[in-house]
Amino acid sequence: MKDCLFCKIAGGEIKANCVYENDSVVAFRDINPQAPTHVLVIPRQHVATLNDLTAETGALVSEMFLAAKHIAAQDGIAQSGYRTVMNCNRDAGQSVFHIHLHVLGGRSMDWPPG
Ligand code: DGP
Repeated sequence: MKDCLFCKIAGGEIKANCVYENDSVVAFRDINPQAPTHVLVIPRQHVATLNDLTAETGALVSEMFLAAKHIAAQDGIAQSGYRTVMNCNRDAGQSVFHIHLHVLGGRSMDWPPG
């Protein structure tokens, strides 16, 4: 999508600290990290919110989680633990409308989240 920040990152038009990519997804470090590891995994294909997933695009979510698993191993947090979060719309605090999986780790975290 023309005016989407994460489409521009996926396309290389805007630079990001990329840690993993394949044909389906791109993963890069969050610009405002909330933990020692804070990576965003996005699909190359534009999907605005979780509400917009369809039977056709649903497999992208599986790709995103497989990438999260790979990144956790790469950053050495697979065994200590990590959290994956996808915010959807206003109440969850979604600020970029191209689905992204937050991968957070490297410190212990509270539950429930704020
Ligand atoms: P959310 O609130 O769930 O929509 O998360 C959006 C995240 O995107 C937020 O943690 C900050 C991050 N972010 C926003 N703009 C950029 C950017 O230009 N580069 C990178 N690397 N991260 C960004």
